Amino acid sequence: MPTDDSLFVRHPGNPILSRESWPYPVNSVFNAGVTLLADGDTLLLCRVEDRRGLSHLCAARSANGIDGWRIDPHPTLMANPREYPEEIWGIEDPRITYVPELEQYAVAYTSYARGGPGVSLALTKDFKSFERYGVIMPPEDKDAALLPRRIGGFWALIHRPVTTLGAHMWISYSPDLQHWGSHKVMLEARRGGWWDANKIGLCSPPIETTKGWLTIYHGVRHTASGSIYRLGLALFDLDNPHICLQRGNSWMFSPEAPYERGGDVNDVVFPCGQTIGADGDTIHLYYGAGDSCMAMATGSVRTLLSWLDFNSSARDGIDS
Ligand code: BMA
Repeated sequence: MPTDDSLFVRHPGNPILSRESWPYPVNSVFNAGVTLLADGDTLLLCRVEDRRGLSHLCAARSANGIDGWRIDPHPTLMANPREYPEEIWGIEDPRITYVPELEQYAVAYTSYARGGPGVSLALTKDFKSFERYGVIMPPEDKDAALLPRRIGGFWALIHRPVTTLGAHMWISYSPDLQHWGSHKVMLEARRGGWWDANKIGLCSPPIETTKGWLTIYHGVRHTASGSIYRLGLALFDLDNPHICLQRGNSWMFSPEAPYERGGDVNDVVFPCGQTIGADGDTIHLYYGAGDSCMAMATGSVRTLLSWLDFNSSARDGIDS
């Protein structure tokens, strides 16, 4: 039976990207969206915080996904507050989904302004030019990713609005990526002493498996010395993705390495994307560590699925 200690193995070269790697002066590099490009390169669309404290997105490409990064010499996607006032305090935490029907990548990212964080969407073919859709979920909302195909004829977006109910994961549907409805709660933050008691949110876009959408989410626990961001696992029905089939009880990855325990924000592991190896099983999970740098850890789809079989309880895990 796989233990939670062995689910993901940190790369010995971590952190793989940090501000020292950057071609222009920045404060930090973290929470990158990830995709495998057609030429086999791994692309990380990094959240880069400048020395004003505002974030933009910048692409780094590598043949092996570990080193030899070729970083765009200038920001790849900057906030454009003149046309998109919701971006006045920057753009953050992209999640990338390749959408075969559109032959484009959908980038869902946080746009930050006086009203709080909201979800914005852009489409791109090449990570050079972007077609912006603007805000698709108003504040307060973040941690969004598009599913790669329509569900029952509609596009599906996972996101994390904060409502009087709490900070839970929701799913919403759209015929055109612009108008969204049929909102449903997908997964709730637990309560009390649980590791994911205070808020939860989607990490990387879900992985489609024969058993369901395998989904890594972050759970936040408030403590006397700040928040701890850990990772949990859940499985959702392929055709009805608001239905949770399994939810892990314990977290399966937690800040332990020095670059995770200490940074601009301590005790944070925050993946926004992964690649799957040619074997269809190996996961390379890319995560922001301590809101300061990028790290990578390797796991296996099969092992995560069997861990859920042994470590989940009630369907949605809400027993509190
Ligand atoms: C979340 C987001 C992330 C960040 C995390 C820890 O709310 O803002 O970008 O990594 O907090 O600070």
